[in-house]
This record gives sequence, C-alpha cells and structure tokens, in this order.
Amino acid sequence: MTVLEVKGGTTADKLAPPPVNPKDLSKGYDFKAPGDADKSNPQRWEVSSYRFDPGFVTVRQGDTVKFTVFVVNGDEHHVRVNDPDGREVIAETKWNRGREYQLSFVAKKLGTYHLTCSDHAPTMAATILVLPRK
Ligand SMILES: [Cu+2]
Repeated sequence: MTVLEVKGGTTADKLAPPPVNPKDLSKGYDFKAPGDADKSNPQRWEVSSYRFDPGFVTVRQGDTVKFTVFVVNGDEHHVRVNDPDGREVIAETKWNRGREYQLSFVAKKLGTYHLTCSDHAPTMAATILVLPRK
C-alpha cells in the first residue's frame, strides 16, 4: 500500500481558479492560488489530494491483515484503523514521508474496517471489507 498525493495544475489564462477554495470543501483537498503555487509564474494554480493506494481491500473473517505502507507524499499523516463498530484497532500513529510502516490486526468482525488519516480524511481513507470465511 502507498500514500500518494494526486496533483493537478494549470494557469489562470487557460482556466480561472475555482470560485470556491477547495480547502473549504474538504480537508482532503488542497489548493495553491495563483501567486502561491509558483513564484516564477504568477498565473499558475494547483490542486491536490491525498489517498491510500489501493483504497479497498477484501479479506476473510479471522484473517490477519498486514499492510506495508510507504509514504511517498505529505510530510505528516495521523493514521488509525477502526473496526465495523467504530472501535480503534490500531491507535492513531504519526507517519512521515519517505518512511515505510507496518500495520497488522486480526479482522475479527464482519463488515468494514477503515484506515483513515485524520489530517486528510475523507479522501485519504482505505476500506477493508471483511467477508464470512464460508
Ligand atoms: Cu494524510
């Protein structure tokens, strides 16, 4: 699994910046206005968002879920895993860019576990669907 930042940008002469600051729409969105995105090009503006890749994983009940996660983008992320009842199975921990982290828990309950970053939710989230063993 990887922590990625998807990024897009253009210049104000090609497309006007968004009328609403994307940061006001979601914590998962970022926006650099003309003048802030690139000091050498005052027309340039950029948007970005963080995500886990993949964002959806299916396992069987009772499986030990192990993730190795490499943080490609973002200096800091505060991540945790919650079970289908919202209880924390992995307590919040800080992840930094350029480091690899291991996560492991047993999927005891049926339903969806959520791996989320409190800094960049709801876009930086992964769903772990737990199906019956058979
Ligand atoms: Cu994050």
